[in-house]
This record gives sequence, C-alpha cells and structure tokens, in this order.
Amino acid sequence: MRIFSGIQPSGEIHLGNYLAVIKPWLDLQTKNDCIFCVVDWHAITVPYEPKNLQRKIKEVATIYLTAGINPEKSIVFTQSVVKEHTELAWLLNTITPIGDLQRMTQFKEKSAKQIKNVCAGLLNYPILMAADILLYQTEIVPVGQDQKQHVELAREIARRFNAKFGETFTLPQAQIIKIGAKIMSLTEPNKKMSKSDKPETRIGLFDTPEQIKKKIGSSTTDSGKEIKYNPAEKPGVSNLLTIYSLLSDKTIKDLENEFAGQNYQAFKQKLSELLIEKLTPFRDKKSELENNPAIIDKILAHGASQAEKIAQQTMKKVRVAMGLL
Ligand code: ATP
Ligand code: LTN
Repeated sequence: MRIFSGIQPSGEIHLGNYLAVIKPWLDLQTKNDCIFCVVDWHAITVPYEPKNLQRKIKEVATIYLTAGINPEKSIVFTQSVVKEHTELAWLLNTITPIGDLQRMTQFKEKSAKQIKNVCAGLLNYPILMAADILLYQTEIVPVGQDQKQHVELAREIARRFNAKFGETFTLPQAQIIKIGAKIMSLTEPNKKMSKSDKPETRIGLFDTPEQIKKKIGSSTTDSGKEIKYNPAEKPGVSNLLTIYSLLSDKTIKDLENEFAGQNYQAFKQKLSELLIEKLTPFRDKKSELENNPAIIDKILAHGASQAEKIAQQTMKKVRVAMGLL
C-alpha cells in the first residue's frame, strides 16, 4: 500500500509526534511503499524565523532517520523541493468551497491565537495537505487525532475531483493509533502536547536525562494515590500510563498491576528511567549525523528525485483531466 505522512519543521519534535506518528511509521515501512516528508511549506503559515528554517528542516529529517526510517526502503524528502505540491494545491483550490476550510478545527484554533496575522495560507493549509497526499496516490495517511479532519477533507476533495473530471485520485484514509493518538501536555493534561507550547509541557526527543527527570518529576498528577487509567478523573496519571505503555509495549492493564500499591513518585522514577533509555539513542545518533551533515543532504536529494517522478506522473493525469495544456 502507498503510505504518505509528514511533520512540520515548526518547533521541537516531541513525544506525542514520536509515539503517535513516527513509531507507527516504523511498522508500516516494512511492508509498504512509504513516503515521509518534511512539510516546510506548512510550517511557514504561522510566524517563523527564516534564519532557523533550514536547520529545523534538517532536524526533522534527522529525527526520521534516528527513529529508524530507512531511506533505502522509504522515500524521505522536503516538500518545497518538489514544486508539484504547490501546482496541485492551486488546482485543488478551484474545487474546494471556502466554507469547508473555515470549519476546520485547526484553522479556528490557530487563527484565534494570532488574530492580527491570519494569512490566506493558514486557511488554505488543508488544500496543500490534500495535494501532498493525492499527488502520491496515497491509500493510508498515519497521523495523530488532530489531523484526522484534514485527511477526511483530502478524501472529500479527491472524491469531488474524480466526480467532476474523471477517476484520477486514489481515495486516502487516515490511520490513527487506538490509544495515544493524542498525548497530553505534562503540565496541563487536558491540553494536547504541542510543539508551540512551553518546554516544560513536553518531552523533546533530544532532551537530556536531567531534563527528562525534571519534567516527569514535576508533571501534573491527580488527587488520590493510585496508578489507575481513568482519563476523565485522572488525566495526568492516565497520560503518563499511556506514554509508559507505548514506550514499553506493555498494556495499560499490565502496568496498573505492576505498579499496584506504589506511589506516584516511584512510578514517575521508573517512567523517567524508561524514557532516558529510549531517548539516549536519539541524542547519540543526532551527534553522529551532525558530524557528517552531508549524509542528510544526500538522503533528502535522493528522496526528492524519487518523489518528483511519482508527482510528475500524477500531474500529467491531472492536467489532461482538467483540460489544461
Ligand atoms: P502544533 O502543536 O504547533 O500545531 P504539532 O506538535 O501538532 O504542532 P505537527 O507537525 O503539526 O506538530 O504534527 C505532526 C504529527 O504529529 C501530526 O500527525 C499530529 O497529528 C501529530 N501530533 C502532534 N501532537 C500530537 C500529540 N500531542 N499527540 C499525538 N499526536 C500528535
Ligand atoms: N498538517 C500536518 C502535517 C502534514 C501532513 C501532510 C500529514 C502536512 N501534509 C500530509 C500527513 C500527510 C500536521 O501535522 N500539522
């Protein structure tokens, strides 16, 4: 099956991005035809620092490789290098009602945060995302819970295009993990862990053991003493249990039994140790790749030329279907 997904180079990649999205990619890449993109054109729809963007793009690519994406099996590339993404986005603009974009939850939330600076790109962002997906005739799009709505819109755009201009696009479907599709903030466990929030709200994949211990140690827990999964009444502990379960591949039930009778502090200490063990390879591999930056450039250049071939084939079909020259 064809798989496509991407992460924006817009901030520090965190445990939510890793557990809900990157980790599932690793299972998918063994049996499928996968394309993993650094979606830089999406990242510039909110205020950003141009002098940091190139570094951030390479940092996201480094994380993909560090996590275990194999560039010999999967295509890894930067969105803005393959111009067909913007060409298709323009064409899809012409068949997408503005109302569909205005009702997107992410648009409402992000535009509320930056009232003075809402650009047309922020509204049109789901069309660019649809272009990313449809350009590669994608069947499955692994994402976190908050992106499901955008993948559903991409499917609707594909359906509409096919009905109007003839069968052209595969209809994509979101793939979301059952538990952990929305990892919560460490300090406010009713809000999602986010790249754009304060550092103490999340674990970054390159955090040091000291940072991990400090953040987990001061994460918000709930009243009571028991290590029990109950998101409505114990959102903090439930979030930590979810993280523990995904990192250790133990079920939440097993963890509840393992920690029965133990206090929050003992549980947090074990979770910190597990996180340190799992994240140390990220820091090690990062330094290794930073000592040899040409490797990332080479992988991204190779990935872009592979992606371009597929994208150009789709664009040929699209131009013919739409009656363009
Ligand atoms: P921001 O919070 O600034 O919007 P982000 O952390 O959501 O950024 P993205 O690049 O937009 O980062 O997301 C990359 C992928 O990670 C998406 O598929 C998204 O659904 C997923 N994701 C992001 N945050 C979480 C989270 N807290 N839990 C699970 N998945 C998440
Ligand atoms: N909008 C997504 C990132 C993204 C994406 C995609 C994800 C852009 N294009 C295509 C899957 C498929 C987000 O995580 N904010």
